[in-house]
Amino acid sequence: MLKLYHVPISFNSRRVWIALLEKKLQFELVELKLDGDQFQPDFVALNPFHHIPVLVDDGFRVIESLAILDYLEAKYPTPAMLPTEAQNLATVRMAQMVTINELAPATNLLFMQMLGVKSDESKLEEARARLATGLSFLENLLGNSSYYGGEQLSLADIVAGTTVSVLHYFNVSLDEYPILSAWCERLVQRPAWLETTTSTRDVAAFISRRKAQIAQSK
Ligand SMILES: N[C@@H](CCC(=O)N[C@@H](CS)C(=O)NCC(=O)O)C(=O)O
Repeated sequence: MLKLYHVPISFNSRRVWIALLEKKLQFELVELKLDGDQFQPDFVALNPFHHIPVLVDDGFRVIESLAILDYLEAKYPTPAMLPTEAQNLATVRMAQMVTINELAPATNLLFMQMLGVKSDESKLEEARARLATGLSFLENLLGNSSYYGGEQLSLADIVAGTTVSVLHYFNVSLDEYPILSAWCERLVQRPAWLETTTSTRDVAAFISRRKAQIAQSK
């Protein structure tokens, strides 16, 4: 039986959770609280870097969300979520890597600011500009396709979609990106996405808990 160690609000683990549901696999969820569970010896034995997500499949452990997605695709290839044609595969990988390497760091900075961690205005400007470049790139990359890399949901839609669909929490609007906006609307209506959405109320509770922890540690 597949077992996913996760935190529902984390987009790093939500992308794996959604892939498991989209592939209609049977799995067990183990929810961690990131204020200490990740340092418990049993968990550190699974992931010495103490990060979620971790997937365990019949005793085989996989860390790193993108490695987990590739593992799931190779082991459970139906429905296929990774095209094999060269340009489509490159499109999928570009959307994944731009999300991870460009959007996510910029989003993290805006998140820290939201929690009250001071950052230079120039760094914030840089983060906003990086997000704008990333979103325009993703808008053009999707173009006339329904999904990244073709007409079927791909791993890139899951990776990019779980990040792009929460940008409104950071006051980043998709109004200037009509293609991304429509794509995102379609994704969030899918059963797997609805099932894994954190409610606005839980997001607010999470933010105020993190704010309190940060204020306490000052
Ligand atoms: N590159 C990793 C990043 C995982 C990651 O940063 N997870 C965070 C939560 S979003 C975490 O577990 N933080 C707790 C810690 O590092 O102690 C992946 O894609 O799986």
